Amino acid sequence: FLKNPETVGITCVPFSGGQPKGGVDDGPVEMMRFGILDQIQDMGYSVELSDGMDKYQTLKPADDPPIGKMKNPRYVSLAARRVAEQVRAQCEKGNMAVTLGGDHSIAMGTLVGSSSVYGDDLCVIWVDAHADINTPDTTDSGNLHGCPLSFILGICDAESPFDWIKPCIRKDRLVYIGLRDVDAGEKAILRKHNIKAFSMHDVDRHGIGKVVEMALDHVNKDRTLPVHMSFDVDALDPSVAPATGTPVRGGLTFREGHYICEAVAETGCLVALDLVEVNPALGDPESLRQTVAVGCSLVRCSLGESLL
Ligand code: Z70
Ligand code: MN
Ligand code: MN
Ligand code: MN
Repeated sequence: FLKNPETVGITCVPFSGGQPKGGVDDGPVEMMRFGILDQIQDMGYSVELSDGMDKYQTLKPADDPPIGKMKNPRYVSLAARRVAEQVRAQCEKGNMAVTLGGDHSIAMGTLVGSSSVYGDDLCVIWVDAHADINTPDTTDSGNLHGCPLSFILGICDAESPFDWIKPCIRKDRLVYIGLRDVDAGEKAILRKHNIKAFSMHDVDRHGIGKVVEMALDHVNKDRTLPVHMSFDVDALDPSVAPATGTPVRGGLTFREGHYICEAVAETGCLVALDLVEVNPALGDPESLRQTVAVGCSLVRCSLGESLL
């Protein structure tokens, strides 16, 4: 794969069907309004925008009753499938695929898309307060943004309408940073499958520098494999990123979040980035501005903004 691509391919996914709160579908447009495209261009990248961000709303089925506990399963599946096509197209061109969400269920799509090009060399760094690895059986909420990784890793066999998702990421090439709100069923899955996770406890113990080094060593010892980072803005502390659907106190500081992005950028291995769960509808205008600003800032840092 090509290190340090010169073109950034941005896919905007205004989608909120993976969880119950409206507004997260306005994440991408608010980040655009904040100037993310110009900011990336000003860093010296060419920018290509995947088309049809307005089309996501039109995918909503007239009738989408739950399947088992899963809510909006058809809508989530259709949207993720479209995301997969768009991210795949960006990766095929050798572009850095940046996806702006939307809730985290869209990562089913981003990971299918990137892994369809990079194969099982692809490493995944999942930065989140949550593990998002519930299966349709273990989920309590039925919200599919809490489930994408179980499909992607093949921990459950994905049934219709998710049967288009084949296991595409190796369990030993996934690593988490920032976890602090993990369901009992998810803990059992992480243990059973020996999936590496650095919780906030580990960040406290070792410091973020050591944690990122250990995380990269786990998935990408020689720094030669392509990396997909999926960054849920709720990994950050609510004091830093308040406008998100499921804030959990005790999160990453502003600098810790940025350090992760900078250290990943420094490897030159990043090929795909998701920035999800910015919900401009939650909280006062200042919370909104702060969260959108920090989201854009994390994207820029992942593209190398703060490297000298
Ligand atoms: C819980 C569930 C989740 C984000 C909440 C929460 C999952 N484990 N993910 N907010 N971003 O509902 O499965
Ligand atoms: Mn998440
Ligand atoms: Mn989360
Ligand atoms: Mn949420």
